[in-house]
Amino acid sequence: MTTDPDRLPPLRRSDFPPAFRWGCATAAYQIEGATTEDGRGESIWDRFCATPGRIRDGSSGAVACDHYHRWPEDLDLALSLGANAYRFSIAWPRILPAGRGAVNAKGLEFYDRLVDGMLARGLEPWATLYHWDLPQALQDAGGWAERSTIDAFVEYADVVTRRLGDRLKHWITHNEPWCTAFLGHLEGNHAPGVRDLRTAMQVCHHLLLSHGRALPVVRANVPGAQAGITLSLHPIVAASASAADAAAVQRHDGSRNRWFLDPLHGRGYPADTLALLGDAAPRVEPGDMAAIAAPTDFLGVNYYFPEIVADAPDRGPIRTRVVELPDVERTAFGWPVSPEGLVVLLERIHRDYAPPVIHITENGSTYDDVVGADGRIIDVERRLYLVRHLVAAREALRRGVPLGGYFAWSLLDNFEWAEGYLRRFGIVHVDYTTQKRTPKASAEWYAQFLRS
Ligand code: IFM
Repeated sequence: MTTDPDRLPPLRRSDFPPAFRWGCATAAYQIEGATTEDGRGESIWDRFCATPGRIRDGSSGAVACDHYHRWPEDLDLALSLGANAYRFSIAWPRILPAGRGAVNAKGLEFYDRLVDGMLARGLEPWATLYHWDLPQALQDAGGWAERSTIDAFVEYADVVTRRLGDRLKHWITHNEPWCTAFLGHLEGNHAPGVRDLRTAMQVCHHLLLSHGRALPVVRANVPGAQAGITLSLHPIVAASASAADAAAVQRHDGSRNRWFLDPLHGRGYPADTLALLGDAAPRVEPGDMAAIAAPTDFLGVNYYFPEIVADAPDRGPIRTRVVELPDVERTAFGWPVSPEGLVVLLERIHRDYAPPVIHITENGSTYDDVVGADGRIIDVERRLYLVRHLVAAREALRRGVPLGGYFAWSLLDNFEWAEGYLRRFGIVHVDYTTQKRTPKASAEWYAQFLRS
């Protein structure tokens, strides 16, 4: 596939089905700011950011893109691209500042306005209930490691879907439970910063169970609901042709992909991974696996890169290590660029699990943008990344994958978790001093494509 901008493959919106969803994705903590306004409670990310050394540039989401106040302008930007849908997340601590119990009316009113703003612009709202900002009060009681947090999540889902379900039909329970469990509770570089495998596995089980337990509540409250979950999935590639690396691929795939896909599709946890985990396997109670396998209307897939893995006998129970092979094209984050990987991944999900519809709920890249003397940001690499992944999405459709939508990550540059503001994923540039938004060349291309 070409990397020469002048030889981009021809691509038209009409290459995709008429009902295809086109949009951008965002998340509350990454863009909203206003973390102490209108009764919002503290989240684990507020606490994590306040802990020295956790965030690379020492920043936080306290102001971020000030979307809490600037949302009309941001929705106008989404509309100006020609999008027909918009994915956002709801901040649990705005709705239930203490995690459960008292509901904060102002929090609900904010999302009322936001959703009405989308509808007024013809943008179909897609809400994620949990994009990582757990109320700190729940963390103080044990967080996702505690089974009671599942009940709190179901209560929260109930409050929000009762209020917005008359207008908002597309609901995603969780965004990337792998990240919450493993980055937050094993590697410790995301909130709440725990480092313990057994805890991470229990958290993972509780996240999946909370998804399954929330689904019937969402369906009861939302007439015509379309509900699903979003996973971060990766094609897993062997670092070499050795038998040891081939076996490593299977083990890594078990913990990275099948650990989520199997139970969500009624197969329970993969036996090979369970055996490797031994004592670190989660405690599962009767009925849990059936609840996790509650039917969904779609699977959300966040695709960024394939993982290249090697056998690593000394590395934990899974005994694999992600390697950085030379001569692999990478983004500024160091993530491999592989549009082909998207085709491989989507075909595999369709073949092995056959969800009714797959939506790409995130896909995007970070590069070191330069603001030109004329104020423009000609982000050639991000634009190419976008085009090449859309070509891949079209190819997946051609091969029979029931792909229903594509949401670029992200509408705006934003707070990139442990990286702070050092990584820019937006197709719209944000000047964090003035809060001025400037569509980059990638946004101009996306708009041109969506209007083609
Ligand atoms: O910014 C994140 C997002 O919150 C979840 N998916 C991956 C993105 C890029 O790291």
